[in-house]
Amino acid sequence: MFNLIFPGNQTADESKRQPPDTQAEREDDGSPEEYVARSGFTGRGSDQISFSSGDKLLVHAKPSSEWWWAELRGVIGYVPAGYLSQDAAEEEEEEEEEEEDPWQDDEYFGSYSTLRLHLEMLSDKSRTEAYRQVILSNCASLRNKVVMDLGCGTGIISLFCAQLAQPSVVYAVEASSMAEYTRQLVKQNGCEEVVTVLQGRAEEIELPEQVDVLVSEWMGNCLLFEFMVESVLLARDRWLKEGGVIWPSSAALTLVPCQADSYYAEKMAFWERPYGLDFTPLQPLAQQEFFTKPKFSHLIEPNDCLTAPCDVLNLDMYTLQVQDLEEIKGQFHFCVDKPGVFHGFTAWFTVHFESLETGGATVELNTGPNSEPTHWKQTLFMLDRPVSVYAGDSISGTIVLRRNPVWRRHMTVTLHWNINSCTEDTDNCQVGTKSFPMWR
Ligand code: 6LC
Repeated sequence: MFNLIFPGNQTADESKRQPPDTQAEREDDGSPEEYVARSGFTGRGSDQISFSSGDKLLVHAKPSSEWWWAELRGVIGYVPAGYLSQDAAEEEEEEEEEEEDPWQDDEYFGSYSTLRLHLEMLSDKSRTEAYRQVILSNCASLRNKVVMDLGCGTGIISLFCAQLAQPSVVYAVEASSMAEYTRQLVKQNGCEEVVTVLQGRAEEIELPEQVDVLVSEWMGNCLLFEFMVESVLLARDRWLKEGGVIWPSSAALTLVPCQADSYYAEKMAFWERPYGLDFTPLQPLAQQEFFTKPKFSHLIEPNDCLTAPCDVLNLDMYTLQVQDLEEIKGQFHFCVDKPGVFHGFTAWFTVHFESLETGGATVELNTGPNSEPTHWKQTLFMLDRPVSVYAGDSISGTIVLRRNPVWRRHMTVTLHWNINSCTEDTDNCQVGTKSFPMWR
């Protein structure tokens, strides 16, 4: 979902722009201001001008926040405001500061202050219904309880609590500026007596009391990416009452060796003979470009699983410690049950919500190929070279999730595997290892 490496595309809106013609749109005192280009830009059409990094431009008017009317060496036209800065030194300093935040919070919470990701999460029925089901099936036990909803976003879980159960209070904590809207949504739905929205990082906010229930939807790609789980653990240690409940209560990461024929064909086999030509010298480049990082929006067909899946990690949300997140190791042993091409491993997660009622059923949110697809989809880790495998072969090995020591929301997944094939006349063993940065 949230993507901390790919910056938003700075594409210029290609619609025809007219120069500003009203005095009101011009700078107040009419005198142009000098700006420096932070990077080069190639103007399109007749009304945009091109410039190089470091060029000094005179800005005559700012008709919109995105496009300014500027002059360079006597040529006048539109320029994208985002490429200019008034004080190069100041700008550099700011950039350095931003880059130094190992949590990239401006970017992270910035992305949650617009609707795109909230729409994606709320449209995910399996996810949202799972939380609704948890509240519904525990409504009796939630009566008069104090609840904290960590990273409430638009407040959906808090609103479910207020609507379906009778907690005494729900503290809905949200760091992004979406919190301002969440407050309105709480009011609009008549829940302001129960739900209190607190804007701030869960690590920094103060609550008037400890809580009975800590609920959060913190799971990222491959379960841990984003490391929002750290915020949950810190809140647990600070705000959860002795004997209180955490939802989800446990989380598991599951792995399966798989075929990925069409992805392999699209990105790698393609170069074998496009238009009757041999483009194979590009294959090492293709491997580097497409298979170095995991493909995080993969939807694996159950048929592409070469073996039964296996849980490689199990996290207990009551005992897990922040320092445990630095390096998490798991093991796997798979038995190939049909012949096929082993292209890589696919991973997904499942979380469990324990019941507050004695003998009550556990609710599960499973993001695997045998459940309804979720917005997380699955994560595909491609091997550098496909390997043919046969029924009876075994694939065993280890997985290590190593948190980036600098960029705290990122991690590297290292897979190490042995393929033992027991064909009629040979006992053959192949070994492989590969590390996948997600994303730094
Ligand atoms: C959930 C992310 C939401 O939780 C999103 O609205 C974000 O702004 C908020 N959030 C994340 N960390 C914190 C924190 N430490 N304190 C307060 N709010 C937080 C969906 N993301 C995933 N499930 N991956």
